[in-house]
Amino acid sequence: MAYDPDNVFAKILRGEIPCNKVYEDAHTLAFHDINPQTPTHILVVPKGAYVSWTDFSETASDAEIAALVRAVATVAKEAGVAEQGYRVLSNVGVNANQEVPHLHIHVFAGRKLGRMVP
Ligand code: IU
Repeated sequence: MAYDPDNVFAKILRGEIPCNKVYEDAHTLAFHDINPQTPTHILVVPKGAYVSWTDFSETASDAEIAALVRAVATVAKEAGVAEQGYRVLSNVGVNANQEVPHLHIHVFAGRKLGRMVP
């Protein structure tokens, strides 16, 4: 799928739309989801123009990939949920109901989560 530079996360990354930022480094931005599903619901987003894990794994640098993984752990720790536990989820494509066509990882935490059922 071609990257749409007008998707909402692209606008957030360009600073055209505000976000409630929790973490940023050279390759990654993390912010609170606008419609939280759990008491802590953070989105971790690579800054590059990637729609899917296929795009990301095929074209991102090792530094970008490492930064995304480390950002998830950092966000969980800084949000104070690393010990109690959290869930990491990423929707890709139509069958997963990906709403925003810019790769992102959800971090859900802050309460006991239900068993994950597809
Ligand atoms: P999804 O995995 O693409 O379905 O998730 C998109 C998420 O982006 C969803 O949880 C929305 O609440 C969230 N979101 C947001 O945080 N800010 C926005 O402006 C928009 C969506 I549009």
